[in-house]
Amino acid sequence: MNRRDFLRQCASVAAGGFVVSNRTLQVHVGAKRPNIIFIFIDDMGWRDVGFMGSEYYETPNIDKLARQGIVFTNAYANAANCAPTRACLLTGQYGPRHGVYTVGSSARGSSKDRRLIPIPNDTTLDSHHITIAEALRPAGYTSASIGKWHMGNDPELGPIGQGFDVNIAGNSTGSPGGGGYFSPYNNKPNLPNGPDGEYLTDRLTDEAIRFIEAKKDKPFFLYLPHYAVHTPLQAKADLIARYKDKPPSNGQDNPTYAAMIDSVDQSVGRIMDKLDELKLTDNTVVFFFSDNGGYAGATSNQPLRGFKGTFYEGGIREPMIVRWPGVTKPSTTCDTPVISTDFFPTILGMAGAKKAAGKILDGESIVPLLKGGTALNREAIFWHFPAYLQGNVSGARDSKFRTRPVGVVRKGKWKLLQFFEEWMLDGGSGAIDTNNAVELYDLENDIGEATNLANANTAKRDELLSLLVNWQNAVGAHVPTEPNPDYTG
Ligand SMILES: [Ca+2]
Repeated sequence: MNRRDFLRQCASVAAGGFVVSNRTLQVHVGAKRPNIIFIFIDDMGWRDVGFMGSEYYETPNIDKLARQGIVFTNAYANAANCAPTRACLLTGQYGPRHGVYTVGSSARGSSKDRRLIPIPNDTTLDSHHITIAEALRPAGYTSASIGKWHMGNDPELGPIGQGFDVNIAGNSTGSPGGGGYFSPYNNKPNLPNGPDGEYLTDRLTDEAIRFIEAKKDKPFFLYLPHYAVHTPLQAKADLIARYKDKPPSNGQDNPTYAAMIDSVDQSVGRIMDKLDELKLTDNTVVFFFSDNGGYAGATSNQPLRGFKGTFYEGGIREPMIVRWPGVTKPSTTCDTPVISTDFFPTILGMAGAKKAAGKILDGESIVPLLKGGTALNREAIFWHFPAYLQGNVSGARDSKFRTRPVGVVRKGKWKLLQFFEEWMLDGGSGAIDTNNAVELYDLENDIGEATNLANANTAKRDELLSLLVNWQNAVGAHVPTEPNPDYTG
């Protein structure tokens, strides 16, 4: 079924029509459909919250949510920067299926330093893709996107065009807009300015609470992608003051960034309080997640290697909580690797909604893990980044790029990175012992990815490389092959 037919059937169901021919679109009358709240932080690193071990940032409300739910310790974003993770999350599909690989151009950095011509990037999510909001609509859900969108503008490519009923503050931009975090935001037309000096994280929280109050009697999906804690680093003065004299801990030492996180924590607290007040807590699933690793100019991801923009763990591993009252056991953790493409099938399963016929989902529902299980069916998870990201950050492979074009696979405790420059130009598999095209890490014993085992464990290397190449072929992933004539070596 194409998107137009899907939407026509949705409209039919919404209007009271009864779809006899397609059981997948029947509304589950009588089923207790939970509300879904997806709290999505921007650029928050794996250890940027108390429950993940930070001793500098103070996140009592998020820590409380963690104690009430299940914490995933090996949760991954689909990408190391903003837009692609969002596209993967909302479509349930890996990058090669929608072409949103990075932010802006795939050819960032100096051309003379790039050995390959990268694959062009789509900066918007094409409207034919079916998003979570579109898939939830036939099950009776009202959906709101409140915050950063970063995949195009309404009416076609923003949240409204992609199936949400409400869009506040969402457009093609990846940061708050001309005014930064304080009103006037100049983020029109999606976010009318508030009183001068109003703080954006507080405002988005106000809007989220208004939506919850308005929709409390019917199932809702609240997608709350905060602009925080992305740059510009701007926070409320009284909160900055609280961290000014606090001693640094494990490389975390920025009072303004800490204050931005504090405002996010207060947001979580206010929303949880509102759920309690409206007696919605027991029938509301709450997710907490981030879109990529911590930013090098703001925080430290120790003991992970790298930062936002790298495909080492510091760039892609995320703090993650799921609280599903009556299902998730409080104060538990799950070490099974999960990835943001998993949210689509997970949320549809929770809602009793079904995917449209023909819709490919690359993720797997994590409901079995939420129920206490420890394994999923899949063999591995994958990343594909056929692009260049400029920048010099600690932990990156070289000083000119946070990452060069790379493919990545994780299976069990093992992770392999395939660097396309060396793979394509330096002999590929025929020279694999010497061309430095792949790196292999044992994350259980080397979470900091300090020891490349590619030549020490060639059997595991070859096994993961085969998995990765087979996956690239299966999804039709475009791998850069063309040498860049500007390259000067
Ligand atoms: Ca981000």
